[in-house]
Amino acid sequence: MTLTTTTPRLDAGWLLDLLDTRPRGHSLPGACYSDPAVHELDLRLIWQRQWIFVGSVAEVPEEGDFLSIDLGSASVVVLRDDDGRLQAFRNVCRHRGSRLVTESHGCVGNIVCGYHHWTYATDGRLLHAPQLPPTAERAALGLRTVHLREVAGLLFVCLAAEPPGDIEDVARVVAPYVAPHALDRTKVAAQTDLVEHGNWKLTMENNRECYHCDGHPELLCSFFPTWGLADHQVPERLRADHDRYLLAQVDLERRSEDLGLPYALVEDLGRPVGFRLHREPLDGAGESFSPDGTRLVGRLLGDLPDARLGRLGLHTQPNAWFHAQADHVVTFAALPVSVDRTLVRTTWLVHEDAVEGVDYDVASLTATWRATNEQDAAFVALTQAGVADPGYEPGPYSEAEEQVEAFVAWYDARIREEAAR
Ligand code: 3BY
Ligand code: FES
Repeated sequence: MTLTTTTPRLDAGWLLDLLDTRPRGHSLPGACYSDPAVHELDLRLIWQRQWIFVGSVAEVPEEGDFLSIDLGSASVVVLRDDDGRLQAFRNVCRHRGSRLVTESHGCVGNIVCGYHHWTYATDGRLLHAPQLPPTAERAALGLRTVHLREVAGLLFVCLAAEPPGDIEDVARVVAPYVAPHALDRTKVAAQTDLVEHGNWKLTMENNRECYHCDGHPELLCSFFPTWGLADHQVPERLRADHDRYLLAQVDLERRSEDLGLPYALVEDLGRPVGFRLHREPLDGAGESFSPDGTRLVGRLLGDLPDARLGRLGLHTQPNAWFHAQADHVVTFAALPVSVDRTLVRTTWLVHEDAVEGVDYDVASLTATWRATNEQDAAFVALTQAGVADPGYEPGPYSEAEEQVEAFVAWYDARIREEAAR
């Protein structure tokens, strides 16, 4: 008998064969959402190779502040060093591998491993390792760095040795849209972690369409349900909403031009750092995600003089979506926990000088998206149960699900590209 001491490399060929069975415009085969072997490949080919949104600068404002994030079994710490620079490291001790930080957020003077107390500076250098022989190369035992890219205050990490290079092109397009919301002058007003009972791709697919938005009564007070539809695709029952949207869009474009804010739709969802960006109106007063569309925060972001700026909607592949209003920004990161569990971290950012209880009330600020997230989690859980059922067959997307197809096509393309490396 031969004993194998190493794990065989995961072979992606069978996943490519499975993806080949998907006709364009149809949902993925059930195994893509429920088979642990697909999940392993997703972790290796997507989560450990692509740029992943992990949070914003408001989560790490001061020297020593960190956030940590788990991408499957790989954990990353994003830390602001003593010189105020942001760095990202593997959350793994260079001695015998213990996890270093276990909290999602915190503040440290140095990073001290809880096991044998190896101590790292906030820039990752090994400062102290008790009883390590003088011959040991301490300089080579700093924390392993991870690629980190800030885009107008939004933080992306990439675990690949050579990350997809197009982040620079995307940053050039995205930054001028986000910059007026001045994320570097915001603070976290609230953050929720919701574990959805579904595969991460179901979480993302659900986010990429408003076909199900009847299920979001609170959101529909301010969010136009014709999101993502071309004029000719708008169904009769949504015609009145769409006419209101078109009028409001004209008004929003004029306001944006007055302030020099970019607003045009830019969509390039197929590239490695796929994204979609658009400043769009909100319904009612057009200011924020409240029941009547009026602002939820008295103090506006940055130097914005006008509250009626709708929402800047940004989607990034594979794991994030954002809504930036004049009064607050909401960021959403979807992160894989297991093959059928996905963490959705939602963060509400307000002006750093906004005062809770005076300028905003956390319950009101967060009400719409807390309700919407719970509703989405229920849709995702039901879908996970269905796609794991032997009775499931992939079904056709409607005209309202072009962004879902774009997401699935992105996934398909990345798996093929990365498997070929
Ligand atoms: O949050 C979003 O951007 C998406 C768009 C449509 C449905 N969902 C609300
Ligand atoms: Fe970290 Fe030993 S594993 S000090």
